Amino acid sequence: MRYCLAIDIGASSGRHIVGWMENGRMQTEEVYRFANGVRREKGHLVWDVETLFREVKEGIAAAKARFATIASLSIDTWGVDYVLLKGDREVLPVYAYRDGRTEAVVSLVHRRMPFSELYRRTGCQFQSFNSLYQLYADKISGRLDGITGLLMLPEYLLWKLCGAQVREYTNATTTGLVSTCTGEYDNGILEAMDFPRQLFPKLSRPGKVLGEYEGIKCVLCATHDTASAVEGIPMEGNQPYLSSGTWSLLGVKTSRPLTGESSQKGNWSNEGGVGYNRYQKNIMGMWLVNQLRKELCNGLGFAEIVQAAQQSDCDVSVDANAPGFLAPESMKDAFDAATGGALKDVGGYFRCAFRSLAQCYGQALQELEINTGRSFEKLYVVGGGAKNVWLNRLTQEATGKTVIALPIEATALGNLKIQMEAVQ
Ligand code: LFR
Repeated sequence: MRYCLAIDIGASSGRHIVGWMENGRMQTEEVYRFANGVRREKGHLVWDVETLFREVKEGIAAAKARFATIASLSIDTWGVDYVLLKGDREVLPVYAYRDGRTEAVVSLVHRRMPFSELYRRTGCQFQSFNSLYQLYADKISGRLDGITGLLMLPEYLLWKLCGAQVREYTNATTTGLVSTCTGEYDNGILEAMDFPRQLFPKLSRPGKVLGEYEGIKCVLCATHDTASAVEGIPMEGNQPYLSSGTWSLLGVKTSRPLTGESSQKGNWSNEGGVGYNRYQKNIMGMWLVNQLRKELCNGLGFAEIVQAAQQSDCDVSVDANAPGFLAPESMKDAFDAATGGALKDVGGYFRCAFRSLAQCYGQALQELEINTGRSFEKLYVVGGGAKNVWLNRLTQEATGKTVIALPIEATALGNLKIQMEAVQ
């Protein structure tokens, strides 16, 4: 039996999942799980990469203890965040994408190149946290001075394991710097921003074998978690997907990027997939619910939260994608501000969050059909959020599509699939 190890790290937790093929079907077993989250340091939100790397190694040890030989491993994480290097030394801190440091530079970036032109070139959605804006903030603070390398988070962790430095395509498409025409970094944007060209080498495609760690082959998967998730969905035909985790990503595979006016207006993103384009939209996702939970009822389990939401009779909803929800000091205050204080009980906040998310999904699906000129029958829902039966029902009502909820670790499955194809 050939065992492969997927290390899938999300903004709130990471997991190590071993996979193997048996009778033509992929089998999996979770061998390790750890908590992740941002840390506040000197007024900024940062990732603790030292702990992340330690957890990566702990989980590999756990996999080796459970399965005698692991043939290969790969790592995926969220997109946009990166580690700057001076020689072989990382420059700390590693900023987290919800940190507000980029807000002040958005207009400066757009003065160098208007967003409509950035979108025409890259097809990448506008998010103030895109690497483009983060890098510009680094540039004007002098943080790029003397920098010799830049690795996205999964590339950084793989480098620490096996010593190879590569830049992977799917993750690079989240930076806002990759050309839809060439599939490589866009020289025009790099020049307009005056970013050091040597930090942006040629990109590698998923499936490349990078090196070894303790006898295990280190492989490049689709290192952007959402790209691995889309690759991991067992889908019949090409239907829309909803990858429901800290973020909800709703979209569909297309053969080409769609960068017309309605795509730009709706903030649809074209990101790299494994042989296709991911045309998708970021929706605030379980972040809303998780933050409310921390603030209102840390002790409550997920089932109790859903029950409280179902029992509330408060039918107020908000625009779940309003910028005020991205990184508020208090999520409760953000909901109070958005509803004019209409939410009276704990269940009401959660009800509002779930109903608002479902409405956003409904709206996004309508736009998806208009922008692609297609009509869809189904919506495949994967990720932690797919376990929420009530939300799935609300989603079905709001979208008018048959919801196929697959409460599976699609991201790990996609990560494993690419390894299995790469290391035969
Ligand atoms: C989901 C995700 C989204 C990306 C966001 C920030 O985990 O990767 O696709 O927009 O995180 O990187």
